Amino acid sequence: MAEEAKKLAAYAAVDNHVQNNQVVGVGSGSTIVYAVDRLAERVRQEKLNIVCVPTSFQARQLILQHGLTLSDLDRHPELDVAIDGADEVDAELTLIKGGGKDSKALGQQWKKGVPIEVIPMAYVPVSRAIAKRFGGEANLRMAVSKAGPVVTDNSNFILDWKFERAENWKEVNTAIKMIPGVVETGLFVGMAERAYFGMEDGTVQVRD
Ligand code: ABF
Repeated sequence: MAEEAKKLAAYAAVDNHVQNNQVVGVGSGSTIVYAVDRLAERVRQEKLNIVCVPTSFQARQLILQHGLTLSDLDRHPELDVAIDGADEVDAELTLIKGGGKDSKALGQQWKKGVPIEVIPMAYVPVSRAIAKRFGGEANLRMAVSKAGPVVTDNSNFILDWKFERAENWKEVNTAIKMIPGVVETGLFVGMAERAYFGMEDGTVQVRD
């Protein structure tokens, strides 16, 4: 059921936003797999001329496996459209970017909190700085095997910040990004233009 909902949302996003001659940003996760399936189908059927820019190694592999045209931000620094999954979406389209949940208060439903990518040597001071300033706990994300930390495509670590409540996401995001050693956060404030929610009854809800 969840898979069908992801597929519906992914197909709607591709059908409503991808046109001929576009540079398309391709995100990561399980929903994006359906988006790339649909993209490849449309490219074949409609003979679309599109170029795909991946956000991760997984996305790059998906693009290649589907025979789509692979590019990068060096050659195509400007994207016409970018499609990605999100963990949570609130009423203002602020995102925590894997479960596709509709969220009343960000961070309360998704048990992992907000992911923060950090350079490896700084994970302890960054974790302390976040807890001191905003409360909660920012813990190093470990591999499922527990043999070591998860390492990102850019050889960094991830802290998962769990917190009680935060209000002004823009301020919080900017303040976290100012901490030395922080590379990026999983907070997307004012970036998403539209969210598609695949619903259990087979419909797709749109939020602008
Ligand atoms: C990535 O994939 C992340 O930003 C987000 O956490 C996740 C979405 O995954 P899924 O589609 O599996 O729910 O883009």
